[in-house]
Amino acid sequence: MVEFSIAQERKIVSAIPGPKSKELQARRLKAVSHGVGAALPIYIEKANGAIVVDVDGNHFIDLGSGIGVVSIGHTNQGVIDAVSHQVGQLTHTLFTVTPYEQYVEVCELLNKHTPGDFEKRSALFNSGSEAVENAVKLARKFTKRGEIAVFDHGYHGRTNLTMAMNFKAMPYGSGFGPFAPGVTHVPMSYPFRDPEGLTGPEAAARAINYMDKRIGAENLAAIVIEPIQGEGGFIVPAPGFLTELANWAKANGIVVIADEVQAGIARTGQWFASEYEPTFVPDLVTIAKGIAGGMVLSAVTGRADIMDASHPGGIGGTFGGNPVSAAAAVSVLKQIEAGGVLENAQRIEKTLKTRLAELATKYPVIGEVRGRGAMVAIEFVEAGTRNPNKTAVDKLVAHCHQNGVLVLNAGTHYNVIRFLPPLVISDELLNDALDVLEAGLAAL
Ligand code: PLZ
Repeated sequence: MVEFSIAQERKIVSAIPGPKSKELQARRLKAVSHGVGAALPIYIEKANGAIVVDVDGNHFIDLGSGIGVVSIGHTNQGVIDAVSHQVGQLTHTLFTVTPYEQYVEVCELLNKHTPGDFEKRSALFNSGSEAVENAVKLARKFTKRGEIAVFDHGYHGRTNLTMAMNFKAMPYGSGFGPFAPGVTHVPMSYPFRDPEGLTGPEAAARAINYMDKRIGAENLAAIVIEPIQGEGGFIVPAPGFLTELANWAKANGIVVIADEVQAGIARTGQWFASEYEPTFVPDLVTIAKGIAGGMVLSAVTGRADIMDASHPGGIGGTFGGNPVSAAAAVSVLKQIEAGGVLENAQRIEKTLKTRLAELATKYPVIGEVRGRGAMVAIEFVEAGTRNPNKTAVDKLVAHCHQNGVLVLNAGTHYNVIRFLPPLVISDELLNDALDVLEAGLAAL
């Protein structure tokens, strides 16, 4: 049983945002670049488990986990202990100058728990974007090819290469180009919007045909795919799609990179979302977000021959895998190993899907409920059609925020609400949050 230092209850005691948040927001507008967004300008003072507390004393149920980062729960005791100890021992050397054990231990744990029973290596970085950049770097070095294929509705980051890999121009890329060359978008398997009955292998054939004709298999270094698309709205490809892509890639010497930045590290009820299709084994996996309980860390893990393709010194960075973040990650990974975390994600899936399926029968604006584990979303449509309904999402998100529930939107058309709760959330708290959502639906 987890002991919580903050009562796991929703409590609203001021207007949202409250007076102290408003004051901070005024300071922010003068001090912080306006290019940095804010979904809800409440300023958070502390958090524990699945509850965040703002500067006005409001307690919110967190259904976002900072976009899937504090999966282990806010201020997890194991992470606090590991970080507190490490910060007094050693905070930095730069691993490529003088190494330390924690970095090695994270790599060992990732090599053990990522899909594939081949020999593996890992390298650590700071952000998801940086992990994706490095996975692509290594795939190019290994294959001696330049082209990369990515998927419609995908998201991979905010650096120049990863902006080129994102599907949406707004808000990620618009005006920030030109972007890195050598990136081609191909059709994703999107069961809710594909022609009725299109199977996974058929959707894969469509994508493969596109890559073959547009890029040429012999020019392709890597296919980069999120096994469940995150920002795209938790799109789960039809069964067989990932396997058929990977089989084609293998036959043509193309590296398969699973971007598990959002879906990985226990979020979906498996260590990695790729495992839901056991015949799909990516060559490389990119990892970030949930790996270190809120500390800054990312990784690339995969086939030793690809990971070792770089000359020594070709991969690195000043802060990547710093001792404090690495110590936090060791704690998170060992807690998952110890059991209970994956089961929690599976429990949350049941609770969410049962309740949301009920709502879907009552409210025709719910087009689809989908996802895996504690990564579940609702796609909203105009009733009786498949037209995206962003208005409903905007209203519902605002309603939830006003009533003490933090939810995030997603989707190419912003017509998706996604749930990424900390995995320690109780069914009781989750149901309380869903009551708020339901009241919002009734009021639409
Ligand atoms: N790959 C699959 O989901 C980050 C973006 C938040 P970084 N998604 C959240 C925002 O608006 O900036 C993400 C992802 C997938 C890569 C990334 C990038 O990870 O750590 O944000 O660089």
